[in-house]
Amino acid sequence: MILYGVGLSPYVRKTLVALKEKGIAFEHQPVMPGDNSPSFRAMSPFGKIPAFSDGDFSICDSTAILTYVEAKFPENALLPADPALRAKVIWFEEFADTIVSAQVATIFWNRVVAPRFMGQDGDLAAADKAEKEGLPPVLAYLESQIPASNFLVGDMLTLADIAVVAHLVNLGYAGLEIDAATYPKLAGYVATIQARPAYIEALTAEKAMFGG
Ligand SMILES: N[C@@H](CCC(=O)N[C@@H](CS)C(=O)NCC(=O)O)C(=O)O
Repeated sequence: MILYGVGLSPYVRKTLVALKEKGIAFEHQPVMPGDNSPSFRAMSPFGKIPAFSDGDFSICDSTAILTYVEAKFPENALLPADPALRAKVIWFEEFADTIVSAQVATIFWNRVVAPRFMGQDGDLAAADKAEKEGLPPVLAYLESQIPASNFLVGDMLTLADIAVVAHLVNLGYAGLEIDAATYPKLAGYVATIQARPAYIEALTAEKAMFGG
């Protein structure tokens, strides 16, 4: 099995950490977003990362990839069997991939990716607006959702935790800490999930992209 895509993408990070948490052996090829090679476009027609192959089968989109992986390798489940809990996990994953991502990606792209990796000026006004107006309600909602177990759903590690933290990691790369005075549960939760071996491995590998 091969996962394609650079780990700075939160969607790649989510998929990579989920595969590690499930204990699945796979190869990682750090393809850049928008890769134009015919072999990559055959897997990901619009050039988005991640893509994934397992023998003759290939698919793109982190949610589609992890749907395949969870069905094929049910051990170390990241989706609970209970219907209500499973639906809650999918809600948090969707919330992470759309609502959290909209704010974090605006900050990360304009302050980090555009100037450091694309040789472009970022839209710093858009990043400031996302930080000051868009992000606080998102973080406040998460703060209200963190239980004492430090797992968002069902007192077990699920795709919800992996997905939410996958996006929040990029705040750190943009120099933003989650303020423990304002969001004490969220700050502790993110630190706990990031301290898992699968996250440590993924984030250590990513540091190379920042020359660290
Ligand atoms: N819904 C997709 C989103 C993937 C996505 O938007 N990836 C971005 C990188 S974070 C990308 O490849 N963008 C390149 C492009 O749009 O050309 C998923 O879950 O995998």
